[in-house]
Amino acid sequence: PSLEKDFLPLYYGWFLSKRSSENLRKTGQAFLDELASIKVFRKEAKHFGQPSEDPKAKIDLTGYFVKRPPGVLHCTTKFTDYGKAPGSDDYAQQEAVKSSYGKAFFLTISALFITPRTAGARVELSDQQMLLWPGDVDVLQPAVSLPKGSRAHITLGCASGVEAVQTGIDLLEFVKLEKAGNKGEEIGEIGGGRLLSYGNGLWMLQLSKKIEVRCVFSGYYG
Ligand code: ACK
Repeated sequence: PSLEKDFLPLYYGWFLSKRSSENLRKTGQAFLDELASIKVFRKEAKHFGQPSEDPKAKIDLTGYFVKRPPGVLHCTTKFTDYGKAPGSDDYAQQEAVKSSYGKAFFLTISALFITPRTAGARVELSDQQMLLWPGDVDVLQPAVSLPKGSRAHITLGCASGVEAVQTGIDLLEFVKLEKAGNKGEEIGEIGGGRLLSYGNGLWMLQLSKKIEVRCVFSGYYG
């Protein structure tokens, strides 16, 4: 038996360099701070655990998304759960996965988003990066299939009691709305881009200048 078969990681993904990771965390933080100061956003404060009656009260989004990923940020490709997750072996044995392991990449971030559960960055995959994307993860239960790569994201934070797996599911929710023709309500230009509200506490900032982050494709063993 090959080593790959016996020792699969918890998950495969692109791991940001320390510097890119720090910069993206800062950008995410600036987005949360700016969003929290916007009047229309305060009206939706009830989705983020704040009494909506007091429009002057500052919403503490940083405190709301308390669970932040430890160490460097990453973009999960395949959650293999040490080989227990369905499709793990097939993924690990793909030529693209083996030949890309340990290689450097630049990922492109096109948007930042928050929901009442998670905060994340939307990743736009190139054709080459798409070769590392699994065929079975862009599905929103029950049975809504979305275009390949729709789920690609970097988790920036989760609300108390929410697991990181939720960030990708939340991004699929935005993509589902987009696919249904819902373009969101344009709130206006803020620092960094165009702010859109999709209702129910779903907010997205489409970056006017996409962010490039330096990464290494690898596995995380925990
Ligand atoms: O933020 P993420 O993409 O969401 O990165 C973490 C990473 O694996 C370690 O927990 C992701 N993750 C956890 N469970 C799953 C799952 N069932 N499917 C896809 N991704 C998962 C989590």
